[in-house]
Amino acid sequence: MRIGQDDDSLSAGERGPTLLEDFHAREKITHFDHERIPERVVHARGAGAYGYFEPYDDSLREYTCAEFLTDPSTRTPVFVRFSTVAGSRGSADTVRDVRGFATKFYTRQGNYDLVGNNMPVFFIHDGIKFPDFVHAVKPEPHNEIPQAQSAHDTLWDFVGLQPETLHMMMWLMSDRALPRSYRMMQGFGVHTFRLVNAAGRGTFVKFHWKPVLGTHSLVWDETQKIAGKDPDFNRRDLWDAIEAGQYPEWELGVQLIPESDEFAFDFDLLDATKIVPEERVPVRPVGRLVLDRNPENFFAETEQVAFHTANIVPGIDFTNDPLLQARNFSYLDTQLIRLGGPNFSQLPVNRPVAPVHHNQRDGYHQSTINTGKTSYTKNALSGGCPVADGAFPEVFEHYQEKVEGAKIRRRAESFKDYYSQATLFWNSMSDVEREHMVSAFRFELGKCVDMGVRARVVEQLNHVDHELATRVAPGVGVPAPAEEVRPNHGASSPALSQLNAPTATIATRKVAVLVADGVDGTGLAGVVDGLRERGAIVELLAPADGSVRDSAGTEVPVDRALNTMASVLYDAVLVPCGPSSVETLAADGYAVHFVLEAFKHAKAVAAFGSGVDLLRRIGVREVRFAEDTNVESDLGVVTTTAAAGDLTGELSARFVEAFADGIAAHRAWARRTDGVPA
Ligand code: HDD
Repeated sequence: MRIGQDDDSLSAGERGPTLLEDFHAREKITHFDHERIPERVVHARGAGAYGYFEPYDDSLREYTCAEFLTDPSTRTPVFVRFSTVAGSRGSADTVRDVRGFATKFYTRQGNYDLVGNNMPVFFIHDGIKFPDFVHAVKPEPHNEIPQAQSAHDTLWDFVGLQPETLHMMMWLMSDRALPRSYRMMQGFGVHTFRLVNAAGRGTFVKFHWKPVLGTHSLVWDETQKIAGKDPDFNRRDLWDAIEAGQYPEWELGVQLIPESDEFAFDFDLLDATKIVPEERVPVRPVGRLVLDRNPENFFAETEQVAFHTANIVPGIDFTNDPLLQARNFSYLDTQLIRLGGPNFSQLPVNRPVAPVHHNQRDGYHQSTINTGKTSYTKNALSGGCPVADGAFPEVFEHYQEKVEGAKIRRRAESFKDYYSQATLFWNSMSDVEREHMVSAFRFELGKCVDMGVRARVVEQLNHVDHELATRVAPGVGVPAPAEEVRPNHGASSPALSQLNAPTATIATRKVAVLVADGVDGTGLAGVVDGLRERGAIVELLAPADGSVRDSAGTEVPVDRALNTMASVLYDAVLVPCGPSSVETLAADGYAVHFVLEAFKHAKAVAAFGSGVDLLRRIGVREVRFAEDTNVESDLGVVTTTAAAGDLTGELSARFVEAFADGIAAHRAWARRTDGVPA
């Protein structure tokens, strides 16, 4: 019914006690009291979006009868949720962590969930260890510290005693754990799954998502600052890109392995702590995923979406991977507590587009009004409905794998090489990626209070690579291992290094332009337009919001006040010409810090005319600056002396080109900035 107002409760007199009769106030407050549901036990923090998947062609038909993978005329709707693993719902986005990449395909044959991560391996190879691992990585139980951090005693205690974690720990200590954007990270199905064709023949498969914008990471110092400046950094980035029509896109790739090759590898295909190197089995591109719609309501959609590894469709099946087998139990189980009953698949975000006919009835939150007299099979009263045998042509058939064996609680020997692929990962990194990893190990172990924990991990690292262990040890105050215990096999997989797949695009990259009154409006406009034409997002930042007057007296609108933003929220920075503008900026601590910090984080920095003086004055060192109007580009710093009014036409185009190259390179890793204050 309608009510006049709900500002005041019903009371006995204007100043009297609230009456129990006020059913309206009670109902309002009661509903509020029950608004929270348990957060996910892992992956509590996330962001989601809708989109679609379409296969390029029908070439997978030889391997699978899954229509969404083989019919190029089918656009399958999807919902994707990205997440961090360890932190609570309200934790920061940019912590060092694995990122979840879970995709729900609403296919005509039923919902298929590919519940993957941005790293292709996992910490453990048997799901029975999952509660132990999660207890170790989550905040410690006595004081619930630290939030969303792996840098603490219990995780590293677990690692030191559980060497199967080592390969994944290498990934976690790498730049992969610090994605610049959900839109710029890879995804992996992790397990070996099985494709099954119409004739019932199986083929092992590994799923890969490759981002069209390339795979890029933040640097550690930056991630920590973003966690304070904008804890929603990755969530906001996804939302904004979709709102701006710059739809994130990935390519789906598969590694196909014939069943006859099951034992052709020096690791077990059922072991989720191992990759199949791309050089050994190439990734074959099969389709594309586009995210083009933000949810309307975070809770209803992103929070209530329920992924489940056992949501599969005809043409896809499991393997005996013991991690996957446990997941197939856990995901349904967890939704029962999290979403409060067995009918969560009726929630709009979970509801399949495929028609549902079954005899499941009743339960909490039942919202389907099932009709008819029978809810059992077999029946004659309703003509056998709803589940008459043989009524549907495309039924799911379990893959007929032959199994035999004694009941036994023991892991196969083929799972027990814990180190070779951790070494492979280390060998495959570039120098700068290795440097980042050594720093990461030093930071994480350096946060451990127990020296025994530190020593045990260093001991384990010595099994991965002697040089790695000897570089980490002195930073964390434990003796470096004297001897190599396991010779490095020397093999590498170039596909593992992010730096081996450069991208040319600057689409959606954020460029900050620092301006104040007196800025050279002509030069500025040329560069801003040039960057925007290439798809970059350019924002003008000034000491105060509103607008500035350029050197010709024209008003130039400002996008943000400097003090509300920070360099860590941008990919690059430009300081335009304008003597008085530059004077104002040089006297503004935010502006000076902004430029120096961007320089420290190896971002593309550009300046023209008197803007170059600002770089010199604030201590940007060891790069070559332009001596004349020719565009100089050195270590990601792009300069020209072109003064007010001179940066036009061809010169402006060359300047933009060089700046865009620097932005596309993501970071100038050759730049040494250790001496720049953090
Ligand atoms: Fe898990 C959530 C990915 C192993 C138990 N997992 C969850 C999510 C992702 C993954 C992306 C978030 C889904 C969402 O956005 O709602 N999990 C993985 C991957 C694994 C993995 C790639 C290894 C290859 N997980 C794993 C194991 C278990 C679980 C071994 C338990 C035995 N995972 C869960 C869970 C969660 C979950 C407790 C928490 C919330 C949920 O499922 O819906 O059931």
